[in-house]
Amino acid sequence: MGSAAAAHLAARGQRVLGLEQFTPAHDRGSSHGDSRIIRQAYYEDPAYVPLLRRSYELFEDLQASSPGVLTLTGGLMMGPADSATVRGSLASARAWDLPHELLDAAELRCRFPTFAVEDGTVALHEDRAGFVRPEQTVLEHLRRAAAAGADLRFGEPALGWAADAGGEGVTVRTATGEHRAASLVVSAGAWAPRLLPDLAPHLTVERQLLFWFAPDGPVGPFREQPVFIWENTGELQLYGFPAYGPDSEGVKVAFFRNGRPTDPDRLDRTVTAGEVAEMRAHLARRMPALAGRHLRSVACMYTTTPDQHFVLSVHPEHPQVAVAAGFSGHGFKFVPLVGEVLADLVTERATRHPIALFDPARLSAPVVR
Ligand code: PYC
Repeated sequence: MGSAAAAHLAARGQRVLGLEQFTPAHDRGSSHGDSRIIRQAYYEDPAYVPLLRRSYELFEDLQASSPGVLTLTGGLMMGPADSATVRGSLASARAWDLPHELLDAAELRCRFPTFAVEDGTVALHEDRAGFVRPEQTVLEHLRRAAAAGADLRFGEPALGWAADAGGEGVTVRTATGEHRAASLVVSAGAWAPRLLPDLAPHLTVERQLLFWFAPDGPVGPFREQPVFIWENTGELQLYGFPAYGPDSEGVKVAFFRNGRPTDPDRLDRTVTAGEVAEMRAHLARRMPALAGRHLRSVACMYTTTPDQHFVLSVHPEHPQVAVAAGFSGHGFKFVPLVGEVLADLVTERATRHPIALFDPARLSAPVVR
């Protein structure tokens, strides 16, 4: 999100200082692991769809100078007909007139034989779903930001900030000194609770795992499968990708939300044999040909809000500060759009994009029963 904001601001002719505590496109936060799903029939809420449309446009623009950053494979949102995954994606597709098909269990078995679907399982299929490459996305935004004159500093953690009274000016304190600027974008991922203390009670940083398995039999059917999110009653949501890349035998799969709270500075990056066994047992039931050789696993983090919607807004007390946080494990597909919105918020203090769902005021509002 920060690299995209830097690129959009620099492209508008703003003087940009970008501060990152690690290296470019590092693997210590929430933006690594080769692939992220992109999809439009968004089961989480139809309000995401116009934002996704813009994000697709911006990914297509990135693709022009960074080929392979976006790959459309089609996507399946699978589960019982009354599951949130199926009902919600259908609601978004209908509300926004998105091209889609609804497939029953027999059609799924015939067209997508890698999935062992039970009777009663249905899926929304959309052609325009696929995956984006997170590290490549970050690097391309950094390249564009630097080419447009941004001063990007790595290995310089931001420790705190203070806004001047009157809505103009900020000071950022880092491990090596202080910086003054007219405005500030805070986009700190899993470190957001440290830099945004008012938001901290509403954010939970969670450890999440990504797995790559090699199929027991031919990899061909796994090259043909679309990206998918699969909800089954009483089970964790499983999601995954096709096998891709000329040398890849592996298929990436993960549980959507199986995280335990973590301190971002103490993330346990060791994936245990028990954690691999849990995924293998799930695959044996749902994607039996994939429950073969475990190739590798990686840990990353989600920063989750109670309603799993983002925080994206002008700071409630400091109009010169824009905040992006709490992407709750489903934010990466929005990266270029969030960069554009953040650039709007610190230059115009407003945006044409519909972001009311992400207002932080909702998090502390009394619950209406
Ligand atoms: O947003 O599509 C998504 C997603 C699936 C699993 C994690 N994020």
